[in-house]
Amino acid sequence: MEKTLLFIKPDGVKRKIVGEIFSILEKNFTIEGIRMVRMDRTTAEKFYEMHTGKPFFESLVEYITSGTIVAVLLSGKNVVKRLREIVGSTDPKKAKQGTLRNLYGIDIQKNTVHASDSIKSAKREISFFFKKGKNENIDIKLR
Ligand code: 3AN
Repeated sequence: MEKTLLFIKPDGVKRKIVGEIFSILEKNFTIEGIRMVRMDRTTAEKFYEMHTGKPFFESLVEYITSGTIVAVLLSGKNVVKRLREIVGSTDPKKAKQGTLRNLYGIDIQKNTVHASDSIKSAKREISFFFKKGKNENIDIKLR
């Protein structure tokens, strides 16, 4: 079954809309894995390396490392394409009504969710968060 990666960005976690987003995801796809992590700068720069040098690159890295994110491994038929449709355009102002970015996005940077844009990038991006055979029980330290 096709797989893809979504993550809820720091603005979504801070505003406590993880549950609302999960409920929409579960209506459409199968959740195969969930991880709550904070990306460090090196990982963020690597993850977004295709945007290196663009005017928004530095603030994107700052923003994505500013808080915890919730990474979700999803599966389903045509999940890559269907998820991108449910997520909507990069700019929430241009996103179709009812899409996640239309419903929850704040602006073109704080657009609440990331979703892989192709099968190839899904494979690459999944590997940042979910590794086959690696079973980490503790992702964040409890105090
Ligand atoms: P998408 O996430 O819709 O595939 P990309 O890959 O072009 O969009 O951009 C990656 C991320 O970079 C976006 N989700 C958004 O947070 C940020 N971004 C993209 N374009 C801009 C922009 N013009 N100004 C500020 N941030 C941007």
